[in-house]
Amino acid sequence: MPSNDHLGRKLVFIAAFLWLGTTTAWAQKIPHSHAAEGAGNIASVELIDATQRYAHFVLGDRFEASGFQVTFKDGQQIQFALPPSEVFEDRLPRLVDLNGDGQQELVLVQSHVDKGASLAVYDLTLGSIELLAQTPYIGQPNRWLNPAGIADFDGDGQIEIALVAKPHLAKELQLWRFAKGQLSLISTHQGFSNHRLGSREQRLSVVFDDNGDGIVDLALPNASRNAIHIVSFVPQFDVLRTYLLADELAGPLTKTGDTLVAPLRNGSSMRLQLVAD
Ligand SMILES: [Ca+2]
Ligand SMILES: [Ca+2]
Ligand SMILES: [Ca+2]
Repeated sequence: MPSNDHLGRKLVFIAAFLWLGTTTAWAQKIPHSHAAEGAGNIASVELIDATQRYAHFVLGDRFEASGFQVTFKDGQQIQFALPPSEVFEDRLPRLVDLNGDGQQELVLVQSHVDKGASLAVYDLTLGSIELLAQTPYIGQPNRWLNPAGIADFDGDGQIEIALVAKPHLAKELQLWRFAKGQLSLISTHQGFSNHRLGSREQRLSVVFDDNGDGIVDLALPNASRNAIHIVSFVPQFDVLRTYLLADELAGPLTKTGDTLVAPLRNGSSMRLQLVAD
């Protein structure tokens, strides 16, 4: 009967609307987070599904992400959800081809409610998401790390991830190499901090080749974040140069041509001229 057909169509419409509404709400990007733009078959990655189940809150808001959503160039979307014991204590998904196969991997700070932070690498092959590699958790809750740069920092052809472990406490720069599907700790260096407790800004570092040897270097703040060190990891770890700041670095630190632009907490911004040795 026409009336039943009409009712049927209406119910289908309502059901579709509810399903879309539920999906949209679940997959909403968490506030104050950055989407990562992809290459190859990946369009973007967003951190989603805010949770308060880990009450550490170093990043300025009383929530963390409990999952991420990958959007592929063909329009397909996949969501990944962590178990209840973990969160992504991060606002900055990073897409980098770590193993040189032409497919980007996803790098995130993944924290366990009892063990603190770790660095996690996810494989994003179309149709599935898998944890590819992970550093050990720091070992106790409320201990965090902030990635500083991802590049081949020693010229060996393998990609390294530079991060600062416990940027509010131990302030230790660590270099981890990704090779053969595993992350290995290469070196540690004291006296660096790339985050202020409670700040939403994680981008206090920049990667570029400062001394012109063809191998990238890393610019990041000192322990009190009132100076910028440019460090090289080869032939041995070395601070190539240091720029003193008029106030604490607020970030984001960026490089434009031969200039580092350093927004400060007092609202001003310093332009640091890079001069090759
Ligand atoms: Ca890859
Ligand atoms: Ca390397
Ligand atoms: Ca260099």
